[in-house]
Amino acid sequence: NDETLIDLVTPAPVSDTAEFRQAVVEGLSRPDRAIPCRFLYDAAGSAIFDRICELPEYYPTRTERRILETHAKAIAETIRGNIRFIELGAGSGGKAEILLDAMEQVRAYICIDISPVPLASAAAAVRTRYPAIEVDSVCGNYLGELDLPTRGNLRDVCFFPGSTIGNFDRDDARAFLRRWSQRLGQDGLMLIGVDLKKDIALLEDAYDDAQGVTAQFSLNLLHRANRELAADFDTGAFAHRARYVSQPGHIEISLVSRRDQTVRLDGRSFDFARDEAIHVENSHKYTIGEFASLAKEAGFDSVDVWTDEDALFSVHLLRV
Ligand code: AVJ
Repeated sequence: NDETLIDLVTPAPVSDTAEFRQAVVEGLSRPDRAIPCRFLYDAAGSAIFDRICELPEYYPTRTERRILETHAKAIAETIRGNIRFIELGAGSGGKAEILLDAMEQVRAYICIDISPVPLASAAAAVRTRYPAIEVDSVCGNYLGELDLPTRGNLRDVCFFPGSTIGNFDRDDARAFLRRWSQRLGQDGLMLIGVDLKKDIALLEDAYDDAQGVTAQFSLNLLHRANRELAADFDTGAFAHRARYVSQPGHIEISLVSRRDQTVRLDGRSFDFARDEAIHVENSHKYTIGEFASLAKEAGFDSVDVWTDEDALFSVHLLRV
């Protein structure tokens, strides 16, 4: 349902401490402890994520960029008609520009993001680089209710890069796609980056790199709880764990207690047994066929799909 959707991935405004407090207290009070992954992206977490994208083990970012660069012309030719380009999430690190450079048929561009600052700079960057394109921005949650400006007679192309959809489980991914297939309407298109199933060791290394940057990214949740909520997590007493779960096919990331310990937060205490885990993130992986059928169930037909020569990552073009 929509509530879970909104809960899962939406980057929280950096200042939303009350919400973070409630999520942590609730998440640690359940028998299967978990903190929603959107809280990973405070200012510190977003900076660590940028470093993840540069890691030798973390192939998705650079592979998706290479796919877009290699096939930008083909993608542009596949998409006919005058276009309104809708980017979900600000600042795809230049990926939208790769497409906008190749697509002469883009008349309007809309960026949607929940954080006003990155949203404004993404819109400004497009405005400067493409003076002929009408630029708009929508500050809101692209996972929830949203009012888009009317599109006139342009064809909507929604761009959702980065395999961000991987944070959803299969049901929520389908619900998200269904919502957008309804929103885009007749002939609308969705260009979406989806990480592929592959060798398990490659996958697990991508989420547990040698330099420990991904471990820092997960552990930042506990640092954040100490900073913002005055919790007393001994962050050295938790270990980052990333493991591949083959059904349905996802990396599951947890913080595992290295010993028996008690954490205090908000006048409460939470006991951890050694090896007890706090789940922090899932990253779902698909075969090309699996993703195409999920999209089909959500009201999209598969138009085309592009991948790299090692079949690490895929970019799907879907039509309503
Ligand atoms: C931003 C959700 C696409 O799942 O690969 C990377 C997040 N977490 N390393 C992913 C992430 C740890 C990333 N997504």
